Amino acid sequence: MAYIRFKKVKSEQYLYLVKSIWDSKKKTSKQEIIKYLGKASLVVKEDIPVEFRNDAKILSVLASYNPQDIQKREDATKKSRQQLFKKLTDGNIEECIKIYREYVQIFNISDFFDKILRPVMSKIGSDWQTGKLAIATEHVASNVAQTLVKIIMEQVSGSGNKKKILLCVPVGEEHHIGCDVLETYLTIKGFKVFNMGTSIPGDAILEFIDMKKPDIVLISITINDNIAAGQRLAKKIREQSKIPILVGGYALQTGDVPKFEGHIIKDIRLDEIPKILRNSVLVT
Ligand code: B12
Repeated sequence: MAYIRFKKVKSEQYLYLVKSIWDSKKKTSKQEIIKYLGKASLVVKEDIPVEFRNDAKILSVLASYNPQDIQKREDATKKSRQQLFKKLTDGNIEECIKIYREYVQIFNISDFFDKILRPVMSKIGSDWQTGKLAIATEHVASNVAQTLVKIIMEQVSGSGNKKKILLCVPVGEEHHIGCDVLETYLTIKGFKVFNMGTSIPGDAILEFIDMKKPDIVLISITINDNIAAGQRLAKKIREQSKIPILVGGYALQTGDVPKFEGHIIKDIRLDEIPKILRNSVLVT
């Protein structure tokens, strides 16, 4: 049976979806975390995995953490998503910035990326794939999204005193909005981020690692066909260095997990990444 558990850290409450498992040896039940849901005041129904989303008990516990606000926040999230989709496809950057500003006043920047921008980009991709959106409109929306992330990125700052992170993509990968979002978020969280961008040959990435000595490499792969190039890149990096390698991105979110010289991170919330980075250590 699944249920919600909370943990208090300083004055904030954090929610987890957990299940009980019977330990037949110890003849007792223990809890296993199904999903970390985030700060109690910000969790919405959609944070619950689909299979538990209509569980009345879970929903009522969720509502009890913020009874007045939960519906209002869910409506605001849905509205921001619809508005962003419209303004991106209209090519209206000023309105997109406005939607972003209004959203982060109530919520936060990682939720804007996780709950608004990513699902909207995903809808733009699937509408294009099914012919509901013209290719030209999809390109306009992608360019505006890129500009939006760039503008957000220019506004953020961080101490840069945590680990040094290198973000890169395999040759052939043209998608880089994911890396730009990661750069923005990790900079705010105090990491020093080197975002290599696209079209950088593997050898240049190796040279950069040798020169700047980052603490961790993140490889981002979006297109399934680029997984092999990503595997080659990870292998080359591993031959040269013991640096921790994390691999993620859209191409790795579904389907079988391919073999990599590195640790594959499947779909994950932005606010869970810093902890993984803090715990990443050199390969022995
Ligand atoms: C924008 C876009 C483009 C833009 C790219 C603009 C740019 N500069 O980045 C353009 C128009 C250029 C483009 C081109 C193409 N695209 Co495109 N594109 C998209 C779209 C609509 C959005 C991608 C995006 O920006 N998402 C938002 C970001 C924030 O999310 P994200 O990338 O997933 O990143 C997050 C996480 O994954 C995670 N993450 C990412 N990397 C890593 C790494 C680590 C280590 C970790 C921990 C986490 C992590 O953190 C990020 C932030 O939250 C997607 C649709 C979709 N469902 O995503 C299609 C999509 C990715 N494209 C697709 C295709 C097919 C193409 C083209 C082949 C089309 C064509 N025929 O020309 C070309 C290929 C270009 C190439 N060689 O790479 C397909 C891919 C199918 C597949 N998996 O193979 C998709 C899914 C569309 C679809 N539904 O079919 N595209």
